[in-house]
Amino acid sequence: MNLRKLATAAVLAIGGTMLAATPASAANIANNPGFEDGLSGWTCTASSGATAVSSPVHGGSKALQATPQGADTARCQQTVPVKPSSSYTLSGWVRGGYVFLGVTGTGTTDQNTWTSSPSAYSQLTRTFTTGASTNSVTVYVNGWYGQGAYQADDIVLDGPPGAGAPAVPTNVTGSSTPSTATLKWSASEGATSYNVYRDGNKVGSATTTTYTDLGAPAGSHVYQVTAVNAVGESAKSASVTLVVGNDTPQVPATPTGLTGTGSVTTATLKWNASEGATSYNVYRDGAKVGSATTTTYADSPQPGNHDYQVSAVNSAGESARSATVSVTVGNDTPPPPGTPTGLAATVNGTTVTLSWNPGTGSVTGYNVYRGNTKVGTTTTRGFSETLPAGTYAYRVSAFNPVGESSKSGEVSVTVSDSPPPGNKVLVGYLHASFANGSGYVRMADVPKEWNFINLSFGEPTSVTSGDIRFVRCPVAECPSVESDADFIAAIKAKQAQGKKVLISIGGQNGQVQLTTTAARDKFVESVSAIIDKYGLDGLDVDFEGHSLYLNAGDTNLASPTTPVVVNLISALKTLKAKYGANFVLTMAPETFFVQLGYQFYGPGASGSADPRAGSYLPVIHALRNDLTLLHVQDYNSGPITGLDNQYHTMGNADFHVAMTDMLLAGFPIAGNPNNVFPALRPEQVAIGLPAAQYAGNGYTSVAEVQKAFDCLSKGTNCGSYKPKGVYRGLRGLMTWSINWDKYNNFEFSRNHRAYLDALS
Ligand SMILES: [Ca+2]
Repeated sequence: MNLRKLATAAVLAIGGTMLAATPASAANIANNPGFEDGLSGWTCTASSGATAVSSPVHGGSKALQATPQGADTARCQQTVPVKPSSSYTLSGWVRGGYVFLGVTGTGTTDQNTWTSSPSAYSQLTRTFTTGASTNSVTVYVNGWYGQGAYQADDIVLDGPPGAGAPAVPTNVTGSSTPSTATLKWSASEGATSYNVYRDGNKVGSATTTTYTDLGAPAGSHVYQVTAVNAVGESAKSASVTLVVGNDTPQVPATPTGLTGTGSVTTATLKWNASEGATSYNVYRDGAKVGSATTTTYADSPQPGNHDYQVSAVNSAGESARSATVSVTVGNDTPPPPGTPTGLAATVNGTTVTLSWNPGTGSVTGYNVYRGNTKVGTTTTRGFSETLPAGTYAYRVSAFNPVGESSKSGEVSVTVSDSPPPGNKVLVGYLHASFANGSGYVRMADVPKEWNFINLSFGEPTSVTSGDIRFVRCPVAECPSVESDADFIAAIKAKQAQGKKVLISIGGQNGQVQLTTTAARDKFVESVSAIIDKYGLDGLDVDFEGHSLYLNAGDTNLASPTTPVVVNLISALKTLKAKYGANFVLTMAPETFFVQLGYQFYGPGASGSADPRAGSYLPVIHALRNDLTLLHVQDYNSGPITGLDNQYHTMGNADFHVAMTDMLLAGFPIAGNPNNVFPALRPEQVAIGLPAAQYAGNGYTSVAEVQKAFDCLSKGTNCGSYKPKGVYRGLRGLMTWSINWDKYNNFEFSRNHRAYLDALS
């Protein structure tokens, strides 16, 4: 502790004491006039209940209180030595019930006076002269029958002291240090020594006019001095209050020894007591969370690591905060999250965009790694960055406060400086097994504008057989049909020009349900036979009607369970593996099976929704790395909710922009943010359209189609729907059909070929 500081405080305390001292009574000769020593020197009647009270007082810190009982007026009195034939003044301050102040034994005329029930202290005064042989008088104060308690204070008898006895010491002052109190006073006439009283008890005597009290305990003390000679002892002097030690609080010491223990819900803190503290403040992570009057505190924060400090407080202020202790709360915190799945990447120009599915457990965020370098941290399941040309491999991990998952499987992307020229394609369906009212077009006559020629259709022998047959249009229906040999030769010629010729399976009349593994295997075998016979580049999946659906409970995009879905995925992967990297795989689902999945997926929780809703999505997702092109039929469609949560109706640019944006931005399935269909690469996506009014519902004018393509691929010409990105790599347009386009004077192929070539 700082002694110099404490000594200063003591001096200040003395200053205050002098102002509050008992009123001057230099000539008083009564003993204990202000009742500061209790009833010392006074004698009170037996039933008076007399006592020294601390409130209300007139001076000092105590006053007399007494209560008349029955015939007892509650009198207190003392006999005071006086000089004969001398003048005296008796005075006192009283309040309460009726109060009488008086003196007897004067040897002349005894005096008394009274007042009735003053609510505040008021002074009573009487003077008298002692008789020629009077050596003492008796002063008294009392109440009155039935008038209740009274208080009296500072009952003073002013006049010369009695013959022979020394005068009461005057001018008593004092000073103190942290351990001593020193009194000084003026010499009293006739005194041979002085007694010093601390709090009413004699603590020592002196033959000089100063005394140092070495035994005073810390605290506030009332000192008085008496004068002594051979005749006797004077009344006590006026009192002086001195503070020894320090009872003016200083800011307490900073707490030490802080420790903390954590449990699942609680941090329990303990520390050493700080001298002078009346309470403690507790801080968690820099903010006050509570206070304690003991040296322990229990806090219940959020799980995690927390830094605690405590400070000590009293009326003078707050100490500095203690050293920090770190406590971990919540030992039952969850494990690190599971590894993210389904990492997919798209390249748009020089921008790589990643998406993925969450891992299991509680996820705070994701780390994105390119090679072995962490290139980003995100709280959403998406990331994009712009890179120079090159091939890049990405992985992602999930993390929470407990830790980080292992890294996901790798996905690789290639960034080109600019899109390769001439990469925009037109995909056309060629009526190859029927004429369909538009007239037959021989393979050799397919216009040069088409890049993909889809032979329509391979159909199953029955819905569930999986046995696909391609039967060329009979002469009766298609009089101009060429021979198989000419047909095959024409296919080779198209392929030599860089065209792709595919067998399209399904169509409006060809439902294919691979409900069994036998049907799956038959599908692979029979499709292979068609590809081999005609020397085709691959397969277009154009399942419509009731070919695909989801069973109840089949809700996870990444792990479908419905046999028709599982078997189709397996069959397509087998074909891809069989024919290798150049195998072309395309799909032409209806919006009902794809974009409707944003709202509905399978039969739903109630089991009552259409089980076909969204059922192509798991097939597309499973084959996204094998898929050459996805061209959803943006026709024969009902209104579909887009990512702007508005319905879009076919036949205009906005519909195509909204439907295509869903494929290129990805979307949560049936509103579930944990079951997201990730974006496809723009190079994998084309817009499916009818070639003419007669070809299907949803015909869109050339201008509207190109407006949509402008919006999606260049970010210009957009209507009310604003796509999530600019997809420069968007691959092209698909149409039903080459035959209907010819019938419509090649409006579709010639206009859009020119448009797409200009883009490239
Ligand atoms: Ca008093």
